[in-house]
Amino acid sequence: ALEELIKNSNLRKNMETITSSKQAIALEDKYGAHNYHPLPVVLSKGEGVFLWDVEGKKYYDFLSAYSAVNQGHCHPRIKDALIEQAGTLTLTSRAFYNDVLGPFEKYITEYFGFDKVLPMNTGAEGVETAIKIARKWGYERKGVAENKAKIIVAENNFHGRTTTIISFSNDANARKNFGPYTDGFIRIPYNDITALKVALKQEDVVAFLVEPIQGEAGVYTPADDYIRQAKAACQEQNVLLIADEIQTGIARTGSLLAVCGNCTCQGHCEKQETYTKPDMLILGKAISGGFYPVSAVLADKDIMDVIKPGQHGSTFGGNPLGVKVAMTALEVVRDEKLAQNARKLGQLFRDRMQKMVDKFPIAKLVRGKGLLNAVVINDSEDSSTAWDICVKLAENGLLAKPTHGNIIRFAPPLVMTEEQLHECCDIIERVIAEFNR
Ligand code: IF1
Repeated sequence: ALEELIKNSNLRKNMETITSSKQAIALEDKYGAHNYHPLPVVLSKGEGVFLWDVEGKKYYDFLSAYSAVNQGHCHPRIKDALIEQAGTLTLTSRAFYNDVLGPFEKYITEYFGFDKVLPMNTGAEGVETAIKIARKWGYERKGVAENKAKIIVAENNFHGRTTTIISFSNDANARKNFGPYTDGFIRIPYNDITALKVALKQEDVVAFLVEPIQGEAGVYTPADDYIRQAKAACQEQNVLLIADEIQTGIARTGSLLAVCGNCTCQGHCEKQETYTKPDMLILGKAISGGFYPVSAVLADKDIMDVIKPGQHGSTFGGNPLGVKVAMTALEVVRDEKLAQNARKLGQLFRDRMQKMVDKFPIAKLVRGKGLLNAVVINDSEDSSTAWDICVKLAENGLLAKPTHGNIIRFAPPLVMTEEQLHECCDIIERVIAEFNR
């Protein structure tokens, strides 16, 4: 009876029902902006490490929505939290208090070891928030002259798509014809402490914004002590270290955060000697397990307190639905020991991929940390080989996406089992062998 009701509702009548991939792709092609170039797969269901397309074909997910579904697709605990909160209270705006935000703020600050949090929605908003806080801190605490604040960033960074953020990108495709650009950024090579030290000597520098592992650049992993050294160099010049862990955070790289280094202490990292505490930490993506866009900037009091009422915010930031989901998603990470699993499976994955690389010259190298890994294909950046391999992988039941033409990113949900991972490595090896002619 309910199904009949839904079928006959006005909404359904005016909505086209998708029965084939071809039909869905045609609709997106005709009515959607062409700001993406997806693989020709149309997904309609997800559960744990699996996805299904509209024809019912089952796939292993090796992208995890760019690391937003670390907890696996449609995690039952997060789903229950969402449904419960959706039937209770979803949005109040920050004009009033709500009874979920306070508990969330206590929970997440204790979880990551900071005094305070500022909740937003998307990753780019989190980055914008950190930039605003750093500049204001520079003027009001460091004594930088009005409008002079500079922020150091790394070459080949990816921090989002807003006009300010693309202003300091060096990706021509992301930038071209979107000017005029925002001033106040200095770009230096990534993984280069000497370059950082030189840049830090410039006047009016307030912050260094950096990804602990560069995701979009092709899972580019810096030297083990890069972040620790960067923090020391920043501290020396009274400059804030801002870690963008939107992609690397929430257990993805085999520790709770990439700045935790090599520990799996699940949130008590400040006690570990490998941990480097950034002055500001930006989180997004998996903070909500893929159910709802939530991002957050964490900092201690002396920094966060530069923001006063009316100076920053967002209609949806800190809404009860989002923060309830986020709290639950973080609980899942801890309870299911996802960092430990990512570390163990990551090692296993790279070992197997290394053997494959040694055997098949078409695969040039494997790199990464935890379950954020990439295989570089031995062909030029403008070749279609990596794309063709991904299409073949999809045909064989595994979804991954190429980046920069010849790099394939492999990042499954962290709830994968060892047995499943081996099965996936078999698929990848089989497909790579086919291309190794
Ligand atoms: C897309 C890449 C991944 C990010 C870091 C901020 C943001 C992102 C380190 C902004 C977003 C995304 C967005 C996604 C593709 C993607 C991506 F290929 F571009 F590099 F994950 F690998 N900082 N990353 O990685 O967060 O505003 O999107 O919530 O579709 O553009 P957002």
